[in-house]
Amino acid sequence: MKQKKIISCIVLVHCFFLSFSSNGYDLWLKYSKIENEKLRNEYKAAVASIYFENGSETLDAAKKELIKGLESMLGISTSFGELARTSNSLIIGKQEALGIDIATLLRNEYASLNKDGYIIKSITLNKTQHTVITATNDLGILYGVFNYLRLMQTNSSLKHLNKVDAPKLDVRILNHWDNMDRTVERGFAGFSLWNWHTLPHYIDPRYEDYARANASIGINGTVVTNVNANALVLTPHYLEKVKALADVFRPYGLKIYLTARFSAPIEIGGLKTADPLDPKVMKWWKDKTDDIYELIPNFGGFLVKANSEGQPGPQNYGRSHLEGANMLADALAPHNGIVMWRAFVYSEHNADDRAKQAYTEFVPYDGKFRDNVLVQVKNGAIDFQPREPFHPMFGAMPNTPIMMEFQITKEYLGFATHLAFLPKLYEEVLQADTYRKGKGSTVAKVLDGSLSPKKITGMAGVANIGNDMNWTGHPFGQADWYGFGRLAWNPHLSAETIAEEWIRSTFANDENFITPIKKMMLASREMVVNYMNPLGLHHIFDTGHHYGPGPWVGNLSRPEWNPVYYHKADENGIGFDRTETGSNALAQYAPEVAEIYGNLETCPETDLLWFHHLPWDYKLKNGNTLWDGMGIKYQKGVDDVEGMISLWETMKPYVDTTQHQHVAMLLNIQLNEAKWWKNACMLYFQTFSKMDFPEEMEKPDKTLAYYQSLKFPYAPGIRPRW
Ligand code: BDP
Repeated sequence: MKQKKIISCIVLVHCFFLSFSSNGYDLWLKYSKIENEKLRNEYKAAVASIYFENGSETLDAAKKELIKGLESMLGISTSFGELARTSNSLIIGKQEALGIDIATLLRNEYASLNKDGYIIKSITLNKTQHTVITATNDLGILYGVFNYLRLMQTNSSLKHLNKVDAPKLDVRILNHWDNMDRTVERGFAGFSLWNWHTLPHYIDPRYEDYARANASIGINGTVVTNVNANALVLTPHYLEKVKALADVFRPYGLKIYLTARFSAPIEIGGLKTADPLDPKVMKWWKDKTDDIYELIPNFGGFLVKANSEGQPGPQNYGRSHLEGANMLADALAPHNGIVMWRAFVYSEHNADDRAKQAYTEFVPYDGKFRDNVLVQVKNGAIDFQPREPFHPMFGAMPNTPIMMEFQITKEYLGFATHLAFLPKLYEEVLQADTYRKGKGSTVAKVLDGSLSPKKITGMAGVANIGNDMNWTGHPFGQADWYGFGRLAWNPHLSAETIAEEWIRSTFANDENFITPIKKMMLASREMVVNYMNPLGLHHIFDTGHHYGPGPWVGNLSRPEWNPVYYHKADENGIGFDRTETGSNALAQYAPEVAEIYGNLETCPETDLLWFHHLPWDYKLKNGNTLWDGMGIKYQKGVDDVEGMISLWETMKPYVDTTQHQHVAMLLNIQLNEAKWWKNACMLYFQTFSKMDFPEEMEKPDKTLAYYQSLKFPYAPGIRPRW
């Protein structure tokens, strides 16, 4: 009887751990036990004696993480001792805490170390081997510890370490499009993490785990409110709540930022105007900013969406983006705060190609923004499409700190139900050549200031995080958050390196799993492009919620909100002519880029219909007609999802059952939706091409009218205004 009880206890405990480990909550910080015994022993020896500098909340956070990681991966209990030079040890501390001998030994490394960077190095002192994790500030130590733990998680050797690493961008920040009622605009992973109702008195432990996860990949800022902003967050009642979050984030080097609604002086300040040149308005923002810093001394600054999609802004008063941004910058400057002013602007009163409007408005202000303003530019000139050529502004404002805005949440790449590894998209944009200073002037080099020096640099990612147990809805969505952070740290990293790190830390270190899954992830974004928007098609999503295809939509009040505006299909052909014969958006790029895209011989077929309107029987490079080629691409997208399904089926031995099933079910949704896209788009475009479907394409089993009749009033992520 007793024995039975013990056994059922063991089974229970086992089940508990299994179910706990399978819910995805731990992200890439799972710290699974190191299975390889040789490696485990090597690691144990390396951490047998540890010195850890004390003295700040950030160092405490780093120490806590190290204990958590080591105990979980190695099954040891960690203790810390004095700084010894006679027996092998792990030495962790800032330059000044380690003594003159170590400082001298590492002088070259310290000299090359940028802010918040770290050194991990194997050294010999008094004939004994040591590993040193050091930096010039506390945050560098925290980043160094996370990196050391990552080396273990990815099963790397800890011998002969020689790593000097520092962030290449200053502002590495998440943008949460979270509303104050906890709905999340374009959010597909549940409700907002921030429980404004219970803050500041109830501190959800998840807030700290959120900060840990961000710090582990080098993210150092977060805007907790939606760009479609609510002024209420700037009232004292809410600022107390913001402060409570800021206090939890601070030890992890994560600064808090807010969106500033431009009309706040009227809405919550009782003024009659929000004109940025009105002295009363200037004073209101200055006082408000002072109050915020009084409460939150490490507050980061404001993110602003102004005169964009109905948001208020300086143009309501005949003032410019420049005047609006500089006014807020002046209020923040005494506190070293920054303004991130978004360039996502286009107007229904401007008949010009939407893709050209931001450039036209902003480029004339190059060099005129205050030193603490960053202009935040989306990766492409339209809107986070599955594929967009890089935004021409990246090659056109050498004297302005331009920061990148990527979308991590998959508004246009299948919500949280499709698997599409986004770092591949980010890499494509970052490696695109602007030719600003000749060949090799990549977007990454524009961002990090290596082409022309920048006062501040940065990268923002629209978060895909919600209160779903696994944070991102799709288990593979975690890889997009991870990858964004790694690229914000170093925009020159490859998507492949990132995928491998993530797979090893999240799932398994077994090559039989890593190799095929990495290949699958790297191919997955192209798959989505193929079954949604092949050959340069864009913005043919159903209206408002952007869930599923809607290429036929043409009745919305603003012309550029209609998919028909973007594909321009007619009996003669399809595509948006952005060459000289059309909108000439190409002229906004460097001549070399314009030449490549403008010439049909050299324009990559992946971007064909972005720049050209072509006849249905236009011959593609492989000899197919455009029409057949389109059908074949749609089909390929579908077939490749089937390929992912079969592959995932064979991966059961490496993934715990719950997570395996979760991904398997989502892949089936993805397959159905890929077919839906193919059928709906090809049936619709056939009404213009009047051609038969290519043989290679599986024929639709429903009519166009059926697809057009589908309505989804409760699709997630929608915002009330649409
Ligand atoms: C679009 C989204 C909309 C956002 C807008 C923005 O559909 O919800 O408010 O971008 O970035 O992609 O401001």
